[in-house]
Amino acid sequence: MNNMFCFQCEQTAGGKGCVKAGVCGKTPDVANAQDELTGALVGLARAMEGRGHVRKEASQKADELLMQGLFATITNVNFDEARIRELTALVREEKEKLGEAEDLAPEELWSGDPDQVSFRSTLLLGIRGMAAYAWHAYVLGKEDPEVTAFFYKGLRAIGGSARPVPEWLDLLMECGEINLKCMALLDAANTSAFGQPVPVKVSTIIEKGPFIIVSGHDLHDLQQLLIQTEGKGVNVYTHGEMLPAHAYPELKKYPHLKGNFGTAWQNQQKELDGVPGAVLFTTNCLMPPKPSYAGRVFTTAVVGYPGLVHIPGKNGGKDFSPVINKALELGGWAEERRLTGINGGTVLTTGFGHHAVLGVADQVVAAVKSGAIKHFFLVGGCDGARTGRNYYTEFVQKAPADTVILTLACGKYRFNDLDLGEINGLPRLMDMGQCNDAYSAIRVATALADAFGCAVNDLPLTLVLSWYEQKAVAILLTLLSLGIKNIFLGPTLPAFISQNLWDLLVEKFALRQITRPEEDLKMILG
Ligand code: SF4
Ligand code: SF3
Repeated sequence: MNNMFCFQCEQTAGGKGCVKAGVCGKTPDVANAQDELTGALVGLARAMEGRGHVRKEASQKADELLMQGLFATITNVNFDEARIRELTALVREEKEKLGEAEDLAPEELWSGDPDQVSFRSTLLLGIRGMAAYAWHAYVLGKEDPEVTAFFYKGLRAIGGSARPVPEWLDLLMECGEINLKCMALLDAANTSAFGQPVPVKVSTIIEKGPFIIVSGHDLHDLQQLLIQTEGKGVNVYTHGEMLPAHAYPELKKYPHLKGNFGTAWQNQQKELDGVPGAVLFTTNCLMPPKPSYAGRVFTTAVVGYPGLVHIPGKNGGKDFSPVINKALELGGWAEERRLTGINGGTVLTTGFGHHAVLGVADQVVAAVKSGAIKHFFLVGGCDGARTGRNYYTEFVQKAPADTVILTLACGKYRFNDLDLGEINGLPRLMDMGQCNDAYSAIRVATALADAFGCAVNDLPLTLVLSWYEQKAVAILLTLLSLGIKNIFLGPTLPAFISQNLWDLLVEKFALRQITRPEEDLKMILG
């Protein structure tokens, strides 16, 4: 007898599915509440059918609930059953205002023909990932009706009857195309609010005195916290996916935004233990906090964990004083702490977004033409706990000196403290930003293809990706929808991809699983 079912992330139990409890710490009660929420979101999407939901005034509340509801079910976001149930009640209330529609019964989500389940799940997980990006853009005042409309369309397809494989494939490709628009929207939202990222060196040293560590992806929350901590004697450090914030002029200008704390999410239980600072999670990846430090951890937006203090509010009006007061009360370390990255380095560089890289496009093109740069690798994606993930560190260390490594998302903590040197004045390691900055990588690849008069697939460029949660699913669908081939994916293959779907992806896109760094490098560089 199973208590729950979830197979949405890379660390799923036995590589098949969490059925007793989540490896992530999600309880069966939370997992089942999330399934019910998803079923209610399908109900809301059904109720909206034919009601012209692109008309903002008719649907704003429903749109918000859809984004929040999908976002709240992403791995390591919300472990709070009461909050999930509240959200479900709000979704149902909104649905009733729109008319009659049945929710999807939760047991229908994961049952049936294995290929149908696989396609349905891949679409659902892709739109969950995309919802996070749409939400970050939304709090900065940006919306794209096409993106919003696809949440409804996708959810109706998830709740619909079985369909032939080509139709599913079209839907997945459409999800990928729409996610590209969504990442472009978020890029526009971030750069118009905070300026174009400028490459910057970020320290891993924690200064003495009170401090706050901010984790997650939401730059708007970070900005509000920086404003509210101004002149209070509290320093602010980024953590995890927040690191690229240092590159944005409108965030960097705060002198108390000091540096970066720690490495990727899976190390937080070790790294946060005994730290005399307050911690704020604005999105994933939150792990169940150990009792030794739970009293210093705060959540906001859709993040939640029972017993942690939650900072409510949407945009504009959040009051972070509980976090600030906690930092002041804890007082920080008496002397500066010299923390390091996982390879012992103390400097992390970031800020190589499309604007910065395309600003030196001539230099890049010349280096390729002269043979100084032989190949580009995009080594990026999520980090995670699996030991096989040191593949990515080794891959980067073993990549020849005439190759450039582009990176993004939290998987970079495996190697972002390494000094890989330069080629003709260009750094060999360039961090393009958060996972959603895959948009920058796509912009750069497209521009290089234009400069060389070839297709992206003909560039000396290989994508070596690591996945963990559902935003990676959305990004993979985007890359495939652009026709990008020969992507290396690891560390393991998703449990929700059936053998038939995998075979199809291999046949159409030559998608492959990573093997060993030496072998893969040999195969790529021939
Ligand atoms: Fe398991 Fe991952 Fe689902 Fe958590 S999110 S329950 S670890 S599959
Ligand atoms: Fe990392 Fe959790 Fe995916 Fe935005 S934050 S990439 S794993």
